[in-house]
Amino acid sequence: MKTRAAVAWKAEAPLTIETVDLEGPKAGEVLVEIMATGVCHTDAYTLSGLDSEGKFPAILGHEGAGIVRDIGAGVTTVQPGDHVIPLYTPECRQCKSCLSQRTNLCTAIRATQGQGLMPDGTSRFSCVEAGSNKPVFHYMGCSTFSNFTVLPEIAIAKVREDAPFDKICYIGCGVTTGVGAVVFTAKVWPGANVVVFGLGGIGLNVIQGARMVGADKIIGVDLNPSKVAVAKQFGMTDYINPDEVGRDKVVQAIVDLTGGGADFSFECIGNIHTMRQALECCHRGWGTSIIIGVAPSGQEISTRPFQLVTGRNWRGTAFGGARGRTDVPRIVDWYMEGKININDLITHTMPLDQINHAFDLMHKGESIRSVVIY
Ligand code: NAD
Ligand code: AHE
Ligand code: ZN
Repeated sequence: MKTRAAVAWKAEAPLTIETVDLEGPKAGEVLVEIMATGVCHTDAYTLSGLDSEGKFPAILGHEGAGIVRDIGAGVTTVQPGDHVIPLYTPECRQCKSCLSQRTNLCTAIRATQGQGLMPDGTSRFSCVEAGSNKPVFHYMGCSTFSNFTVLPEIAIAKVREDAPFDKICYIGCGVTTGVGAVVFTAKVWPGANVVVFGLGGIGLNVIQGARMVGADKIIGVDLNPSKVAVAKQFGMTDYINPDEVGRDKVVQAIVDLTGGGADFSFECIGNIHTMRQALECCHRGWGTSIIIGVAPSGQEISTRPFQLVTGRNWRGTAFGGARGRTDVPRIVDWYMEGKININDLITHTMPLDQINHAFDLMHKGESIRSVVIY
């Protein structure tokens, strides 16, 4: 079949809208019509050329929602007509990691996914513009910047049918990552002091997760003061602008505000310098810093080992620690029950042919989340 898609031909080049060939689902695979997709900073990161797994040409996008249109042989858990959210972190429920119940990082298809391929080692996408027999690569196993895409059955979460696609697509990454980091990874306790570095599409979801579990102080750190109003609306109690307090004084400002340091900090920027600050602002003896931001390939974090010797913990999280097929339908319920707010974080919507504008808005700091509606 043919599908319309935004193709990333090479790093740093704008996406172009193409008619792409899409092979139907093979055994264990599902054809999904994507109805809406968010644009996450990770898409921009890969497009920038700094992702060691970035492959071109590719169809980016990993924050979608849609409807199952066809299923391959042996698929039993979904059927045509089901509403689904693609999962870049699948849940096979059979690999060592899934069975451990200690992590959400299913390993069943991770190797081929990182190569931009389906589990059988091939791509379902091709495009004459790419040259004959040249594949167009999948991205994070999802490729939601295509109106139709093919996904492994273990990489889709079936969700309720009354939930609006143009909002719940955001649960495919940003909402689950931010709220999940608080609830599943950090397990923030009521009364905890929380610091959030980066008040973007992820950090604001950390803030609403922290408020949901009853955190006390929720301190936001961002260079862009235009994020303050929405951050306060979502639960931020205090704001630190590094350019006002001094970039080298952010840690001290947090220690002062919290009477000794944060119980939890979350780095939602992808900057190795703020990752260090996020660790060092944690309380001696128990404070835990969670890295969410994705730093450019080749960069490394550092701190004095003394920071860890004296009881600070450095951790990370992918997809908020959520087990996709189990937890994503629950998070959709939280949204539908009014426990989390998604609507006010979606600042822009647009058709697919304006998708480059979504990247511009993100880079200029003018959007929280842009959503493409097919
Ligand atoms: P975003 O662009 O919406 O937000 C980033 C925010 O950081 C902006 O508000 C910006 O003003 C602020 N910022 C930038 N540099 C800063 C600095 N030096 N000090 C203070 N603030 C600064 O991005 P997003 O979509 O929220 O994504 C944030 C990060 O999370 C990205 O690195 C993304 O790749 C990553 N991410 C990780 C996961 C995961 O599973 N671990 C999931 C989604 C996104
Ligand atoms: N390919 C990148 C890794 C990027 C990364 O860490 N991705 C996160 C999700 S970001 C979503 O917006 C993730 O899930 N990581 C776990 C995994 O298995 O990829 C690189 O730097 O090589
Ligand atoms: Zn993302």
